[in-house]
Amino acid sequence: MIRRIARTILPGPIRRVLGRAAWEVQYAPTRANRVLRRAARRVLMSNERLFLWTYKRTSRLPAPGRARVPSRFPEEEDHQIEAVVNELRQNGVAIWRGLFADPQLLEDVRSTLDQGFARWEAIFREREDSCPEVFDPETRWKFHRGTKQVYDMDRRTRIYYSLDNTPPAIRRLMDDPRFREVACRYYQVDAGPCGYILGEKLSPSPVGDSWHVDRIRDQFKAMILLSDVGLEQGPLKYKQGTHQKPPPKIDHFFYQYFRSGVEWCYVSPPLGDSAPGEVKLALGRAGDCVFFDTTGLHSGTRCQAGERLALVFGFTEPPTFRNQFFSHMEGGMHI
Ligand SMILES: O=C(O)CCC(=O)C(=O)O
Repeated sequence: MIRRIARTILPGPIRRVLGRAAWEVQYAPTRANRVLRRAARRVLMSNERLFLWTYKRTSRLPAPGRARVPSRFPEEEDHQIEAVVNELRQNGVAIWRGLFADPQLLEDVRSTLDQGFARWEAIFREREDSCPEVFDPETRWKFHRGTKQVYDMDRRTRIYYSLDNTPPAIRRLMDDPRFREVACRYYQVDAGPCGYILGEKLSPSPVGDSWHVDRIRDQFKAMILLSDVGLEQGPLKYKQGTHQKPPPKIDHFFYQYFRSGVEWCYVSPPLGDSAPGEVKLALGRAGDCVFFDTTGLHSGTRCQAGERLALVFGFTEPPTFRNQFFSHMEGGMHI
C-alpha cells in the first residue's frame, strides 16, 4: 500500500535518486556520493510517507525458511538456536531457558557484579547529587547512576564494563558462541563485536520505565538473568511483533526521531499500550537468556520487591542493510 502511494506521489527522478543512494551507500561509499546521500536524506526528512516506506523496505530479515546456515553446533543445540531465531523473527523477543544454568558460573558472575556494586556505592557516596556517571581509570569501567533524583525514581545500579578489561567470569559468558550465533543467524550477517556489557541491579522503585525503542537503527540485546525474575522483580516487557517494521501511529515517532537526529525513541505511553501485539514479560530463572531486537517496543517495569540482577550484552552495530543505509543519513535537520 505505502509502496503504491510512494510510487504514485513520487516523481520517477526522485525515486531513482533514492534507489541510487541506497545502492551507493551499500556498495560504493565514496566521497563523490556524499552529495547524492545528502539529497536523499533531505528528501526523506521532508516526506514522512517516503521515510516510512524506505525505513520498512530496509528491513531485510529473511523468512525463517530461507534462514538455514551451515551449523557448527551439535544437533540439539542447533535446533535450540533455530527455535530461538525463529521466535525472534516472529515476535522480536525470545527466551532461551537455562542457557547459562551452571550454578558455579552463575555464582562467579554474581559475586563479580557484587564487588562492582560495592565499588559503585563507595564512588557515589562521595559524589554530588548531580553527577550521573563516573569513569574509573583503574578498571576502565563506567559506573552509572543518573542524577540522584533519577536514581531515586528508577533504582537502577549500573556498571558498563570495558571490553578490554572484562572480568573473567563475565568474559566466559560473553565468549559463549551460542548467543553470538543467535545474533548472526537473526540478521544473516556477522553481527560484529559486542558493543557493550552492562551489569545491572534493579531495586524496589517508585516508577518503572515506559515504551520505547532503543534506536531506530538495528540493534540486538541479550539479557542474561542472574536472579529469578517474577512479576515483582521488574521484568522486561516487550510488545511482540512491533520489531523491524513499526506499526501505524508508532511509526510516526520513528520519523520524528529521524528528523530530529536523535536515535533513541520514546513513544507516547497510551499509544504504546494500544499498539497491536501481545505483551511478553521476560519472567524467568537465573541463567535464562532473553534475546530482543531493540527496534520493537519494550520497557522496563517497576521492581516492587527483592531485586533483579542481570547482565546485558549489546550488539550495537550489526552491519545490516538498514544500518548501512541509515548510518549515512544521520544528523537530522541540523546538518
Ligand atoms: O531492564 C529492562 O527491563 C529494560 C531494558 C531496556 O529498556 C533496554 O535495554 O533498552
